[in-house]
Amino acid sequence: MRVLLVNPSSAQDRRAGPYSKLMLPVAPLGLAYLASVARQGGHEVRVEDQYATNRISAQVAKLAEEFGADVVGFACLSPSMPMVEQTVRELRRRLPDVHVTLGNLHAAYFAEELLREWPVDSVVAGEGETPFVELLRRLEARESLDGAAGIAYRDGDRVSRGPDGELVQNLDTLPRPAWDLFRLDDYPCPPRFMMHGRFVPVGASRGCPWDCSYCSQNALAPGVRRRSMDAVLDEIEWMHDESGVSNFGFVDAIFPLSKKDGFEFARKVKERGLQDKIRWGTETRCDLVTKDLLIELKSAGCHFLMYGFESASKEILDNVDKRLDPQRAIDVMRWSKEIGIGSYGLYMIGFPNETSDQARETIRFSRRLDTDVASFARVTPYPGSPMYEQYKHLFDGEVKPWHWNNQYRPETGEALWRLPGMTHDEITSLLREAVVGYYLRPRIIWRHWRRGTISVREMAIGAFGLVRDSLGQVMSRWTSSEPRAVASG
Ligand code: B12
Ligand code: SF4
Repeated sequence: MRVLLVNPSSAQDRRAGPYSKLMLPVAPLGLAYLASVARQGGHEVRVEDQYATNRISAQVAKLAEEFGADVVGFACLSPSMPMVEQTVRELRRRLPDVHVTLGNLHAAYFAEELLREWPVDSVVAGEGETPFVELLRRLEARESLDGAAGIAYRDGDRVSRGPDGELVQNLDTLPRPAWDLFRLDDYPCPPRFMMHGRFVPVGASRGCPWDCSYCSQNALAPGVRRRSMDAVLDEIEWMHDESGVSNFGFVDAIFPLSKKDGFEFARKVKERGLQDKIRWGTETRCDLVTKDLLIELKSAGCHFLMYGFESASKEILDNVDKRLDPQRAIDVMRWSKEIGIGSYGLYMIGFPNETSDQARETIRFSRRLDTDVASFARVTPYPGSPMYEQYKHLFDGEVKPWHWNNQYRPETGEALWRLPGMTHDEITSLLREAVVGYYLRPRIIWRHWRRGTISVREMAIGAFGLVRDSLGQVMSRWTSSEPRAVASG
């Protein structure tokens, strides 16, 4: 069968506003795995990453028609749902009989609602590989989807759901991601990762042992499964040798998951002599790293570490089950600087009942930690997270939970939910204050200039974005009112 897999985007300007040009696409590893197992099952596969191609929904539907797709599958993260809906409807107009399936977190969470409200045929509700291959097999054999594990489908007027899907217990048995179906030149390393050249994601594990309330990491599959370090390094070496890729980013919840794993990985990189051929970055918790581990990782080609510091307030961190002491961040950043390993700090603003004073404390804390890159996110109760469960009653009928609205750059007058505490505008203003204040510091500009980690062009785009964003804020204070909040706690 002919299978088209789509990674849907949202409109470029709504994705990141004035910073859009800095938000380069990251290749979708999940679709690369699905494409690979589908090919193993004997199917012909194409992948369309709208982030990379910038095709609009009508063009994607046309592509499916030209390809003669029998099945079109969409990867559904919450913010891309408006684009998925548009494309599904276009697709239905052109190819009324094509089988449309949805996967990934948002689809899994709202499988029943989506099957009832949208013209889609099935939802793969959980980890994809095993159920997707079974879905394709049954469709090809014209068998019913009744009882298929991990699959929900529309059966006339009712929605039917099979038992939970099987997880791939031994991740080493998965085939390599089908990167040959992607144009790797479309994926230059985003400036925030401070490396130059093409950039490919790698997964060494699935799942996270923690359960922070704002995070939907664990919604698809329970527990933590790890690949062997040898399998991970075989993949990295293969991508380097076959495709000339040198930059890799781990997309695990946390990598390495322990000090022992970190030392083992670093030792094996060096045994293979890969440390001078590859550069890689990863996300971790600051309570998992020690100075000796950082030294070891750096000597194995680790170029940057992303730390989820989130907040300067221990009280807030406790409230969201982060189980982290902000004081630890100070030590970790001192070591990172001494060792010369790149650092990327992740912060969040707008936690339930957070005050603007607490948010400003986080902003000051970010400048004190002074990571090379810092990002400030609006706290968003994504479906699949414990926080969503806690606050979903704040949605009313105007905001369809399965048709996620854009909480980042909502249109004026657009309905949106809000968490108890600060208003949407207050949070927006604090986020701007955080970003502008962080990046317009001479020391950060000088650091990146001197090291050449971010090019002059990227700096110019960033600075232009900051100025546009700040002006936009001033203008919007004069001209518009806040998007409508439908409820608050
Ligand atoms: C890498 C990553 C990114 C990358 C690339 C995303 C991508 N398309 O792959 C970038 C940086 C672009 C990104 C952006 C965002 N991300 Co992100 N991201 C991740 C991360 C760290 C890894 C994803 C990954 O590669 N996993 C490994 C692969 C193998 O698994 P997978 O993608 O889940 O795919 C499997 C299944 O979901 C399923 N599947 C997936 N697609 C499909 C399609 C079909 C048809 C089928 C049948 C099955 C199927 O099968 C796959 C194989 O098992 C996850 C957290 C995590 N560790 O999982 C967060 C995560 C997915 N991101 C998240 C969020 C919030 C975002 C952003 C909103 C961040 C922001 N503030 O802008 C944006 C949204 C982007 C969008 N498309 O709308 C949330 C999702 C919340 C939600 N309810 O949607 C997660 C879970 C993080 C979290 N801790 O909560 N992200
Ligand atoms: S925020 Fe990080 S540590 Fe917490 S559950 Fe999510 S991935 Fe795990």
